[in-house]
Amino acid sequence: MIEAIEIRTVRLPLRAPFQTSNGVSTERELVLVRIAGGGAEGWGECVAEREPTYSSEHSRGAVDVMRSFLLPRLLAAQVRTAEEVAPALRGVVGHPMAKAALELAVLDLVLRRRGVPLAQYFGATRTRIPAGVSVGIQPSVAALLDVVGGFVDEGYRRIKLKIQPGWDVEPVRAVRKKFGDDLPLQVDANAAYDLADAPLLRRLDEFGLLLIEQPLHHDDLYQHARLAEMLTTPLCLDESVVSARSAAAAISMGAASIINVKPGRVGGYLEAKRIHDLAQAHGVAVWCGGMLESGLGRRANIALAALPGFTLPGDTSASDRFYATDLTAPVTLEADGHVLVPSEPGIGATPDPDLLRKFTVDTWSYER
Ligand code: SMG
Ligand code: MG
Repeated sequence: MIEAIEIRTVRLPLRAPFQTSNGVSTERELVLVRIAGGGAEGWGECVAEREPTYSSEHSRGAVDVMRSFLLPRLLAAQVRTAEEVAPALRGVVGHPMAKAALELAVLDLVLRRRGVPLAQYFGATRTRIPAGVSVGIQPSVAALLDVVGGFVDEGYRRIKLKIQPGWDVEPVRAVRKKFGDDLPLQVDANAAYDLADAPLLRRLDEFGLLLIEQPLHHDDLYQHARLAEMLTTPLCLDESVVSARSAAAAISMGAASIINVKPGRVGGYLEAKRIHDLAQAHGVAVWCGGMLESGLGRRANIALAALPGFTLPGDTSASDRFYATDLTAPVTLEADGHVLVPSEPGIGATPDPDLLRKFTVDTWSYER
């Protein structure tokens, strides 16, 4: 089925620097995969970042692991469906973001050939979803209030503030004071705290947050369970949930009452759907995370987030939240803060060839 493969590294400039507890970035380096076969093509997006700061994967490493270890297995297995991709790659430990990109490219190819939209394939029930937005750490509280005000005016239905030690209680208090108690608000620490910070994190309880996301280290499942007992704010895991197995462990341990589902982090959209199903069966809410995706991954995330268990708004913002120019036709925000679930076959968009050329910094290709 696979006749040609192209792996491209692209660099998209960000409209404004994006700062988290992991550091600050001014451009997004992404790896795109194009698989061609049977007169059609499919696209996948690898969400690993240029540096391994969010997780252990990084874009250059992802390209290498695809070329050296994943693609040879994919070709040898002669996969014909997306369901066959993860089993074919199981022998390689880790590298979920690289694996997810290959699975998405195969899935997009298969669905385009069948004329089926990704959302329909997942069993999604909605045609539009409410969008949240993630707000980076700002140079001052005044700047933060400005940025949040802009997103509220645009119509975003939920605001997430990035926090870190020294930038937590005060910014949250200021946002609550200015925008009121009704603004759906949550925070994300990207693993910046320790269990010893519990008294500090407990001070966030008075602000009625929807959730605290990943306060502790990614392998601190047990400590998250202890922390959850000390807080009234619901605890949500991101980095710690790397598979349906770890999601099950987190749920049964009481380490999370909410899960941020990111397909790249868990090895693909099929595993992401399994986490959705598992969480739904246990009454655990899920929402769709974001990794500053281009219009490809962004659309795929929106399709996934249209499943019924995604009961909280995700980081499924419009293209212009990060990019002045997206690689595909932009994902746009409706006036009431919703984004439309793509209804075209597969992911529902392809990169513009001229823009792709403009932003590509490295290409590798294979032909059978
Ligand atoms: O795509 O809207 C987006 C970004 C959302 O904050 C976001 N993602 O930990 O949830 C998260 C971060 C990870 C990316 S920055 C390292
Ligand atoms: Mg997060």
